Amino acid sequence: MSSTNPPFNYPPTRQADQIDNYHGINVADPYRWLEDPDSEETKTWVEAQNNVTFSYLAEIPQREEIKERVTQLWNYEKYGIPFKEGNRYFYFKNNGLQNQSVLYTLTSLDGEARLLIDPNTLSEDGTIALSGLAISDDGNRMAYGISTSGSDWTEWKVRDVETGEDLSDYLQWVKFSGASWTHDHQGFFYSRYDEPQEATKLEDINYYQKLYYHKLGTPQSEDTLIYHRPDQKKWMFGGYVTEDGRYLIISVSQGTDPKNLVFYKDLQNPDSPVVELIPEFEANYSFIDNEGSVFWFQTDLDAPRGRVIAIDINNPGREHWQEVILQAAETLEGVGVLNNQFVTNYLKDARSSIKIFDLNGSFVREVELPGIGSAGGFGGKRYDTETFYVFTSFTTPSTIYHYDMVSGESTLFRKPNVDFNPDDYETRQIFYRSKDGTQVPMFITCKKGLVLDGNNPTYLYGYGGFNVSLTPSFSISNLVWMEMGGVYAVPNLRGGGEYGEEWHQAGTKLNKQNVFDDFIAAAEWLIENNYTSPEKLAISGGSNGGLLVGACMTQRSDLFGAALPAVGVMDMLRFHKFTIGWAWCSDYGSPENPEEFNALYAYSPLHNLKPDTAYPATMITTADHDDRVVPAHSFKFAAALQEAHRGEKPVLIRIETKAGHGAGKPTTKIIEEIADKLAFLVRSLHLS
Ligand code: X99
Repeated sequence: MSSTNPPFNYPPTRQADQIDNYHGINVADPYRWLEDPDSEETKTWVEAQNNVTFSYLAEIPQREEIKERVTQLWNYEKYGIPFKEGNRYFYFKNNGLQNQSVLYTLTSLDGEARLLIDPNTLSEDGTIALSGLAISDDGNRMAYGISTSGSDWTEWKVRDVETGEDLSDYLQWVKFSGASWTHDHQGFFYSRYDEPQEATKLEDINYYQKLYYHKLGTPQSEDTLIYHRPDQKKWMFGGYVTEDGRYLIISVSQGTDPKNLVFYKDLQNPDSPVVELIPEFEANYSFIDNEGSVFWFQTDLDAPRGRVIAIDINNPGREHWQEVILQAAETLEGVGVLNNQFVTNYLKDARSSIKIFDLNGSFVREVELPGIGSAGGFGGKRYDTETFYVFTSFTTPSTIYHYDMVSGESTLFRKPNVDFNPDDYETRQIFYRSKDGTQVPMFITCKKGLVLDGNNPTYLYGYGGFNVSLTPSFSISNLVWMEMGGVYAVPNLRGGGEYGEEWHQAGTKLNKQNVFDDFIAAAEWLIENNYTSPEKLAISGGSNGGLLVGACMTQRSDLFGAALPAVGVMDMLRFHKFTIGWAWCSDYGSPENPEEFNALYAYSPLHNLKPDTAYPATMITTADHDDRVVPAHSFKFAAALQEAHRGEKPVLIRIETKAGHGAGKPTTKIIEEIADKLAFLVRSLHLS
């Protein structure tokens, strides 16, 4: 039972006789008991695994030095994008190594900023994070969500912006929700679940979300239930008050499926009904703004790369819908209205392009970006003539620009000062052929003058799912990797959103294997083109990307020297039974459907480890409060991997405490984890 591969003495993991029958096939699940995170046996196992892992890491001589370099580089002022409500500006700032960023407010851009909330004061160790923020449109009140130890559960409070004092309001059991104020500033809409069982709140399935209105000064028990559907356990509600204050827009989604419904309620009349404007799940509709009764939506209806349409709610028949901005060759990622114009964010081969159109959809101009990379922001109100955006690339730390909508001029607002020379590095984008011939783009960043001798340590990172696009961004971790001579490669796998909904769908359900084929083909391309060799190649990914790494290392154990599956979905037969896991059937399909079960069983990392196989050096990472992807996935995969693995290479699991899926993680923990991963790679890939 216990694998004793010298020099590793992995803790023995008890195997139980759990067998389940899926559509006539018996599947063993010997480590089922690890699904209970609170049992003494699991706690003992976690401690024993962490002992092995941290003892191993402690003996890597470069670990401290790497941690020092990461800390040194990390220590620069980081500004968030400023935004405006009423007569006030707001922005987040981190002075360098603060565990959590601090929210400031000011009344004029060159005035003096006043601290509004410092989450670092909420806990000693930085594990309480600000996870939601909604400011009333007069800029005087702020509803804010706080999360503890990385959990998705949030508590909401309200602060008076002028005095900096909290009011009495206190909301619980909020999850997967923002908040949106009514324009009388007396309260806000938000979504919550029924109170869970305290002991199992990090594992229990989340169904039956409800949309509420909270009135300031009243207890949560008196909140008004605006909408719920006892007949639809999967429906989730996003309430949004239009900028004119007139309507409540209710977006109804079923978890991560991009298709949604749109309802609305006229807020001028308290007894108004909820009107079903889009009553079928047929496409994605995201509300942009309205001009009286004309509502603009970004949609992928008959346009997988996105377009903008107008629906007059007084004449909502489909034959009256107007097309405003046509589908383009690029993928539409987001739309806002500023200066009475549409500001659109497109992706062209995973690089940002920002275009401005008038309200009739006529092209006005393109925003000249400072380079090839990712741009975001462009927030603001209908008639604002100024806005801010952030630009980043693999070699450009997030830089904030002020943009004048009238002149079309960008001016630098905040440029971070990171202790490195971007000119020492270069990024190229190549296109490679995947197994079925599909062309897939890949960004490769490394030191200039890198010798293609097939021997460079290479970090291949991917995600490949949920319509999520991987666009260029700066990271201290990657910089330290490249300083050590490493290559950093990011392919834009199918399943992502880079080329629209078709690209997404091509990596889902019965097509999910395409994602793994794309990742494997990226590795093969890097080897064939003499960047690296299997012994020097590490694969990494988190969440759905942890699944990617898990699946690829089981399918091609020969192709990689090291694997870092982080907070991954590893048990594809039981993912739907915990927290929000059911929602991912939109990408994965369901184990309860026989055809989809076959596809899942064929690649599920937990079920595809082969006995007596030499797997890559592996460090699985997860955290005790991950209630997005429960740590049981990683626990069971680690136990099964240690059982199946033969050879000298370590197969470890690192379990972070008082942390979750990633959001809200304090800087101290982020830096330790980066140092541990890089040290693990230095050792496993034999960097000098
Ligand atoms: C989610 O599971 C998102 C969960 N989620 C909602 C929210 O469904 O955070 C939702 C509705 C309304 C507001 C906020 C939320 N996601 C996001 C997937 C990937 C994602 C996830 O976390 F789609 F990008 N996964 C973990 C997928 C597999 C592993």
